[in-house]
Amino acid sequence: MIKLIGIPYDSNSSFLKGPSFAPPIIRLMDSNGSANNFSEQGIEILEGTNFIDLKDMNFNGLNSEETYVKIKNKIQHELNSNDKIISFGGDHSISFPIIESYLQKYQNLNILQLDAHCDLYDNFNNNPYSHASPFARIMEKNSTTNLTQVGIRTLNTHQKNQALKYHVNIIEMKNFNFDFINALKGPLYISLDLDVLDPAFAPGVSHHEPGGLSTRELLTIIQNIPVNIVGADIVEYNPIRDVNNMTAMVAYKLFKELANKMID
Ligand SMILES: [Mn+2]
Repeated sequence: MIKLIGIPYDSNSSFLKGPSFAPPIIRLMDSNGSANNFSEQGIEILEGTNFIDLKDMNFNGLNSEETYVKIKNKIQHELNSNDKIISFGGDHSISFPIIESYLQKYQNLNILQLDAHCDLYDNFNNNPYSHASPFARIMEKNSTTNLTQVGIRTLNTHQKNQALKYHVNIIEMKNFNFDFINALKGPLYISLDLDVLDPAFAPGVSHHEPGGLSTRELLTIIQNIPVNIVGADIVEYNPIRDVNNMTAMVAYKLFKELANKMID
C-alpha cells in the first residue's frame, strides 16, 4: 500500500515562505470535483483502495533540527512494513530526513531529483538544514549513493564543485533529452521539486527559474521509468504564489501518475 504523508514545513526556505500551506490544497484538487481520480494509464487512484492518507504532520514550535528528527522517525516508522511513501512538502529540506530513512532500509537506493536547482550548497546562510542543501547533507554522509539530477539550470561554481566531489550525475536543462531514463537503476526514490517545471506551467513555486520542463515532458519521464520506485516526494509548492490553484492541480496530477507507477 502507498502511504501519503503531508509534511507542511517551510522554515528552511531561504527566500519565501508558503510551502507549509501546500498539502491540504493539493488534496483539495482530489476532492473539489474538477478532476477525476484516474491516472492517464486508466488506474483509479483512490484513498483506501491503493493509497492511505496519513494526513499532515505537526511541527508547531519545533526548530530545524527537531523537525529533521521528527520527520526521520516518522518515515522510519512507516517504512517498517513494505509500504511505499509519497510525501507532500513542505520545502525541499524535508527530503533530507526522508531519504536518510530510506537509506537505512535500502542500502542500494538510487535517487532521481527533478529540480531547477541542485541543492548541493555546503553552507547556505549558516543553516545546515536549508532547502538549498539537502543533497549535500545526504551525499556527504552516504558517498556511494547514486544521485541523478535532471532539469538543473542554476549551477554556480561552488555547486559544480560539489557535484564533482560527490559524483552527482547532472543532466542540465540546456542539454535535456530523455536518454537518462533507461539508465536509471532501482530501487529508486524520486524527489520532485515543482520548480523543475517552467514557471509558465507551475507559477506556484517560490523560485521562478525560466527555461524549465513542460508538464508533458515531466509526465513522460514519470510514465517511462523502467525500475521499481520505492518512494517519492513532491515539494516546494507555494500556494501564496499560485494562480487559481493551477500548480496545485499539476501537483495532484503528478501524484496520481507517481502513485500509478508505484502500485504493482
Ligand atoms: Mn528547486
